Amino acid sequence: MTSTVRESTTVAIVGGGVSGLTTALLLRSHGVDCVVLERRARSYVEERQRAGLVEFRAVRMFEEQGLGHVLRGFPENPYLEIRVDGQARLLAESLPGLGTASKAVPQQALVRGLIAALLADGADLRFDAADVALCRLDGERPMVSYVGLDGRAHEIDCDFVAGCDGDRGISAASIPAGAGTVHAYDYGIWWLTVLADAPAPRHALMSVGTCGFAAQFARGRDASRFYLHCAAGDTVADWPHDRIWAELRRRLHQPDLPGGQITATEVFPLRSSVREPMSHGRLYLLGDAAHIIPPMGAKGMNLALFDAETFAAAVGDFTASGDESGLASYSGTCLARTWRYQEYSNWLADMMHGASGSPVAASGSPVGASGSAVAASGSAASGSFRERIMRARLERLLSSETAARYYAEMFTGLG
Ligand code: RFL
Repeated sequence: MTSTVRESTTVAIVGGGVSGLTTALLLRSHGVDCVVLERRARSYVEERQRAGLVEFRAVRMFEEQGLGHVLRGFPENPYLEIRVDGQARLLAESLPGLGTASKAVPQQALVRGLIAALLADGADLRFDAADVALCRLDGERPMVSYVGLDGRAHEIDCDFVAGCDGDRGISAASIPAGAGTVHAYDYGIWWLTVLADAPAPRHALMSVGTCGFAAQFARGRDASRFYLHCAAGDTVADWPHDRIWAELRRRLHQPDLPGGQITATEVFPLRSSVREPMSHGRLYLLGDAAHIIPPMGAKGMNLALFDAETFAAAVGDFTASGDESGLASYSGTCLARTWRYQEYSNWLADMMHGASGSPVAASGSPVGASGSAVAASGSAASGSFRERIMRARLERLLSSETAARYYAEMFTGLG
């Protein structure tokens, strides 16, 4: 029988996605040693396509930390086109005087860049780490165990655990029931998402109107991610490729929309969840492990980047001078921001779907509640009344400098 490998580090990072890798890079720039444990293979993590936008605040963070090269070469994202019943309207996605703007960066390209930067810096990244388990989270020195590719068991003593392993990871699951609260919300809206080798749109694009909501975003120059509002409970089988292209051309009011090979499709409900607090003992949760937000406002990856920056600075202060204030305020700081961006995504989702006449209640429904996701006649804002209200909200956004400023402030991540 092979013996267990015993090791020690300052921060054991569970999960090698955007939050875990960024945390590792920032910790190293603060002079803090860490180990990243990722259960998937490197090639899998580097190919996983999801988000595609790094907000201005995060672009600035990478630059300020001397890591601007990770985002170099990716295009800026200055406008959102909102197509209202087929008529193009442009909304600025930046604030006057910012200089640089948000960038269109496919998530897997960012992940590849982060991995390359970490390996060039001599970081300790361990892929294919199986059976990760967290122990002694309440103690002075927690321990993280896993089984390596060679079949050997490892036990790593550490000062802190960074739980960066997404909403189905082991970190959040290791917190005892009753030690926190999870606030969950189901929008009552389902989306079909399609990844295709189809030319990127000139601007990020959302289309609203009586045909229904659809959106198209760049994922590199020659690929697009499309979103289509679909019926609750639809499956991928309900959406053969011919139907997808026909529906996209109709909803985007673009009969000549170039098609291309569809590389992935998925149907999912829009949902949010926020775990309070975002820490337990010496375990700190980051990114999707702590909060889920619908893709509508492009904030999931960006909240993860904010958590990484806040956590790394807190650990940096602690290891440099014993200052624990950053660690003590980590959860509160990140939650305050998370709720602001949950509100923003909620506002945007309500407006875009409502203006399309979608049969969705004004306030969605808490998970577990039944029936309230579909607007019933006579409710406070439903049917054609609600559609007109949401149209008015959208028109105000497109014609008022003040309203557009709120949007730009949130879009850039400065709100
Ligand atoms: P990730 O990226 O899911 O990474 C978690 C990592 O943890 C690993 N893991 C484990 N490792 C070790 N042991 C375990 N027991 C483990 N369990 C899991 C996983 O393999 C993985 O590598 O979480 P992170 O780092 O917090 O980053 C969050 C973002 O990935 C997420 O918020 C975004 O992708 C959300 N999202 C979007 N965000 C945006 O900002 N803009 C978008 O346009 C956008 N579009 C999307 C999205 C998410 C989507 N998904 C998830 C369906 C579009 C889609 C389709």
